[in-house]
Amino acid sequence: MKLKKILSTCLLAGASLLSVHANAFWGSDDDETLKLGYLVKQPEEPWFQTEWAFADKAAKQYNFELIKMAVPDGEKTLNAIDTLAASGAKGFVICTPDPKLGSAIMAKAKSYDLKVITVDDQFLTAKGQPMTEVPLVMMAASQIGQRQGHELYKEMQKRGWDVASTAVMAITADELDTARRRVHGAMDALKTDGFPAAQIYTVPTKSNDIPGALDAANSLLVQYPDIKQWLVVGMNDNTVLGGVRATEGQGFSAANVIGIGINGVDAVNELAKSKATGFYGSLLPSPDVHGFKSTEMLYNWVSKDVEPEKFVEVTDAVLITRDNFKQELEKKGL
Ligand code: FCA
Repeated sequence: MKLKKILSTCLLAGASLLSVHANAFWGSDDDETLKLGYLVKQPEEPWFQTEWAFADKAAKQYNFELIKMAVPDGEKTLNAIDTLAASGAKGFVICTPDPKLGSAIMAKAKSYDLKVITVDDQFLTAKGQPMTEVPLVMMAASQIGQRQGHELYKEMQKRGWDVASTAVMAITADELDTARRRVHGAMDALKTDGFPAAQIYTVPTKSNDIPGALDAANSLLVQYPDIKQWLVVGMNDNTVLGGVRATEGQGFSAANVIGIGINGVDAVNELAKSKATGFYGSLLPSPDVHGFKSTEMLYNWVSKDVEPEKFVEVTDAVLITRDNFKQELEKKGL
């Protein structure tokens, strides 16, 4: 008799433990806490970690649970939406690994009645048309690219380089609209400032990370062995870092390379190095605003039925270099 009692107590305890776990994962009707997701394509980039940190700030302020997920490819993205829905989430912010997943992401989200806000990279239809009906928070891409070009030109002039022996290495990623607009903005600005168009060389990168950009840059450098100074353009810090690393492999140094990235937060380790490199600086936009604002918009939509703006463009950017990066990051609370 005693044994039977012990066994049934154990079974009951086990069952309730199981249900506690099940509730924690799947959510339950009496679980009142609102859940929202924040899905990013490249969680290894400090840019996205910063967005997450500020999305967490919004979650704390408005008292909801933020579920952060890495979605490096299409399969993981669609699976993540299933998991979010199963956990009882009501919507998510996403930086998609591929803009062309837009229609598939929206179809799945709609099937679960989840609200969606995009951040950084705009969704495209399968035919490549921008899905302007899905709310988007992003940086002013052409504008920041133009600033990159102007700053490169200014620094080149400051150093008194001979333009005849100088070239621009522009690492492109034209299939990503924001990247295309940034890089082309930079090239346009350089031309406007007077840099010879014939000395601006482009090379596409296969992946938007340092190894991809390094390969692309290497293939470009071998074609122009006579160039003595390089200006490096790319859509973000990692792309420019890959370009700069390639120039180092060919014997260039801080004295004859100027690279200016975009993102800022991804350049901190480089700018903190004890010795200057060809990576001169970075344009720091507002990952804090992107993370907080997109999450706050989703919260207001889900919980107060406040329709979000369809397009929020974040425009400020500050040039950070070895001299000022600590102060500038601090000013933004980064
Ligand atoms: C794109 C880039 C990121 C970041 C973001 C704002 O998603 O891949 O590095 O620049 O835009």
